[in-house]
Amino acid sequence: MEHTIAAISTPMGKGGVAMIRISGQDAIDIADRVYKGKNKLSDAKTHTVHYGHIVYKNEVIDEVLATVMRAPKTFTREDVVEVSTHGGVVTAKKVLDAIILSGARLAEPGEFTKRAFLNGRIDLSQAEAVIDVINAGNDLSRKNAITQLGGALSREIQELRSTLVHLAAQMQVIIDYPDEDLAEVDISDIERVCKSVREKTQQLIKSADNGAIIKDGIRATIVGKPNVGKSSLLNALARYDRAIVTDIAGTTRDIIEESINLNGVELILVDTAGIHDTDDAVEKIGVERSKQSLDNSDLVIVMLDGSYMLDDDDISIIKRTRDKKRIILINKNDIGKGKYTSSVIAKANGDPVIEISAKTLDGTDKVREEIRRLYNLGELTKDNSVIITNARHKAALVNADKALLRVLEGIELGMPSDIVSIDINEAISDLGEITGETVSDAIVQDIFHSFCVGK
Ligand SMILES: Nc1nc2c(ncn2[C@@H]2O[C@H](COP(=O)(O)OP(=O)(O)OP(=O)(O)O)[C@@H](O)[C@H]2O)c(=O)[nH]1
Ligand SMILES: [Mg+2]
Repeated sequence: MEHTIAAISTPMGKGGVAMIRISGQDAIDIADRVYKGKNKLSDAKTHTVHYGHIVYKNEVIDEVLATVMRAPKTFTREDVVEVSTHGGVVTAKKVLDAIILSGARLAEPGEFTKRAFLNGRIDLSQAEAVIDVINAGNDLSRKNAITQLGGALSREIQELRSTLVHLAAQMQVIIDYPDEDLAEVDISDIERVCKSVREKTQQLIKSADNGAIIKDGIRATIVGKPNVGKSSLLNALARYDRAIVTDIAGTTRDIIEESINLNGVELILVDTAGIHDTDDAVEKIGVERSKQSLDNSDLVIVMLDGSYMLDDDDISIIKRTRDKKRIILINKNDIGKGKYTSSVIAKANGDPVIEISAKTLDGTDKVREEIRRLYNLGELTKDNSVIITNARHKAALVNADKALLRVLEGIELGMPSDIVSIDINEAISDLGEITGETVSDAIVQDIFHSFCVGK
């Protein structure tokens, strides 16, 4: 028998209310040991709310509302009582202590959700979506997480999986009755089905690029030599004076980050120290950090000062960023319009070159527009298809796809059916990892341990 567990499910801090959740076979009895109200909670109907007090050893701890929910229509599919107390660390902890001393065990991180999974209310990808909903940093990731929680990904994976299970059954017939003439026909059928499943797995794998953007945002580092206007651009895009701007070269020495919202996606702008050769010890560290940030970013915004001629520092930055996704900006077009735009375009390797003024804000809209275009952000918000945002899911899909490729290669090479069917079963098992049907206990353990206590 599973132990009854309890934890504070609201964040630790001051607030209007705090909520202590109890789940398990004895949840209602344990709650009754500390709850004093008009009636006992064990006499209450399911899904009802009751006013009363939490009293422990004759001391009134708080005035509360207790919600009684009986199995199986609960989050964990067990009996659940949720006690809402006044917000505040001391009160919530004291109520929890009373509940623990009355027979419940303190829940481990994610244990409520883990029980929901183990009791079959949600599958593993839905359980993972719970944490994504909690952690959603923007509206798009919230939307994606709630869709996944609703089972959209589960349904797609189940569909692919049952197609393959059906196929494996057909293979078994070929293996068991090798002399039947039907075998020939069935092989081409198998090829066709594998190809169509691969189309879907590849589409899902590809969606993970967008998934990463939705979940983690786009990290864009602004680089350039000193004084070209990097901090001015940060301020222009952030729409307030985030970074110090002066006409002294070497103003910015550390990394400055500021997030803005582009079509519901988080754009993390990183302003850096100007990259150039310097003997100044502090600046040197700054330059090193700029280079690191450049390497770790999804997008590089290279800044040049259009009011001067290009020099070796500019050219080496253009070269250094050649392999990154980038936008090249020629700044200060209010004082030095278009002097060397054509020579920059020639060096840009086909990457977009935009003339702007971080001072008058001319062209800054074009910068936003270009980022939207580069990442297809307009489409991303419209798209309602399932998007993979979880690295574990992506890895499982990649493995399934590889297994199906081996199936097709095996058929091509005329391998015996029993060998080919090994890879079909492999793909079935890979897909099952996403929904949790074929996943190891260690992985399940790992996933739920990343949850917070009380969820
Ligand atoms: N005329 C004009 N001046 C600008 C423009 N953008 C920036 N400046 C000026 O250029 C100088 C340097 O700007 P910053 O934004 O501090 O440049 P930075 O690249 O961050 O410089 P460091 O932090 O030293 O590397 C300041 O005096 C700005 O006012 C622009 O578009 N036009
Ligand atoms: Mg600066």
